[in-house]
Amino acid sequence: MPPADIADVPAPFTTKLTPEQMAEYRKRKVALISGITGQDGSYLAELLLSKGYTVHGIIRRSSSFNTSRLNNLYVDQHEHEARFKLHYGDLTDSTNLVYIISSVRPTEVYNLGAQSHVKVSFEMAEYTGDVDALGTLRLLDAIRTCGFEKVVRFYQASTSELYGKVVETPQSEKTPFYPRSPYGVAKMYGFWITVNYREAYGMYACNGILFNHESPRRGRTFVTRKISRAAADIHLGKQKCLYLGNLDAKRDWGHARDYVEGMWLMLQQEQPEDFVLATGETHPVREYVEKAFKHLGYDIKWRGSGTDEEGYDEKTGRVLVKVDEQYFRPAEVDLLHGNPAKAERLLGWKRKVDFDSLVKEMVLADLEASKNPIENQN
Ligand code: NDP
Ligand code: GDR
Repeated sequence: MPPADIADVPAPFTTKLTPEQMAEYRKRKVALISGITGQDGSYLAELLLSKGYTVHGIIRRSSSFNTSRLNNLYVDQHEHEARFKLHYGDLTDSTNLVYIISSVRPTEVYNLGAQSHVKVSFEMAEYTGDVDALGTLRLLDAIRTCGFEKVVRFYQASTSELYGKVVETPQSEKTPFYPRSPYGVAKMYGFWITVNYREAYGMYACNGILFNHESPRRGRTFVTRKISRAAADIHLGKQKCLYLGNLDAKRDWGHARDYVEGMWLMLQQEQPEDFVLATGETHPVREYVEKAFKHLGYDIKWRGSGTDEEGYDEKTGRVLVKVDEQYFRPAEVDLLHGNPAKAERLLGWKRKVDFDSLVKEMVLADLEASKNPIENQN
């Protein structure tokens, strides 16, 4: 026999499943979530457990506690049959991802792990590219390396930051991308490598192009949570003033719990497709500020302009909000306003929580959290 062309020799780890093995594999409901310790990861884990899935999550080794959002899901595996399991790992470590995929044998993989802060991405551009762009490739390739590309369904956490500079509004699946940050550019790679693996290898792989979504579990350095926590702390006398950057940026803000439902729906369709999830409304940062303080009895009015602008309480005259230019970004995304028509039509998805209810829930939750900071470390 002549030696086979080297290009025809399968990769060492690749084991092709037979059709019978594929059918058996797909009968299970096993999810793997990267970024499970984040806002979305925690809501998604809850949703999938409630639907009967076994849920595995990838967590990063940290010297401090990073699983506070998952506290309510943890069960002692010595006492219960655990359907929830955490694995140490990192999107920068291919070997580790292959090991996790091969041992978990997931039916659905949700890639939510990311350096997700847009402003930080300007300071850590290379790292953001490594995790958010190449990390997506590593996870897709880990699935292929294990020979599971025909049996695993893959969700990629894409973002409205892909739209960046305004080309048209409202933004839909057809709107051209124009990212405005290292984060947006890295996520653009993640978007296209997901499309590419779908087309090249027949993988069931989807992009959810999600507009901003928030909750009491939102990280504290994102603007909505920064505002809700500061409003609570100011009300309780723990903080004097809130310092913010661009007050005029507009965002399409929904509730994270609604959005993780959309992620799951995307993986339950006949064919893999990409979907926008959004509310279809847009609001400026300053409106979020006004509404948040209003819930605690303050009436914010504005005076001055640019970096001298400040927000004061009309009743007392006390200045509660100031602009600090350190929070401005080298390039800003001025306006995000999504069109969720495709998801509403094909997935039957619709956001349930409106803007006013979202602001109220976050402020009231932070008022409680600020009163009991030890129990509420999110
Ligand atoms: P968070 O910042 O709350 O969570 C990010 C998660 O990624 C955390 O679990 C974090 O772990 C993990 N992570 C960070 N770096 C790595 C790494 N190198 N390897 C493995 N895991 C890592 O984000 P959200 O929950 O808000 O968002 C989830 C995903 O959706 C992200 O990819 C984000 O970019 C994207 N997205 C979010 C939107 C939003 O409005 N929330 C909108 C559109 C997209 P740790 O806890 O250890 O830091
Ligand atoms: P964003 O969220 O950049 O849209 O990315 P963020 O809440 O950080 O900013 C929203 C807007 O508020 C303006 N802003 C400030 N932002 C922060 N963080 N801190 C401030 O003090 C401040 N003052 C004004 C910002 O300039 C911006 O215009 C989020 C992340 O979750 C991404 O991972 C996700 O992809 C997108 O949403 C969709």
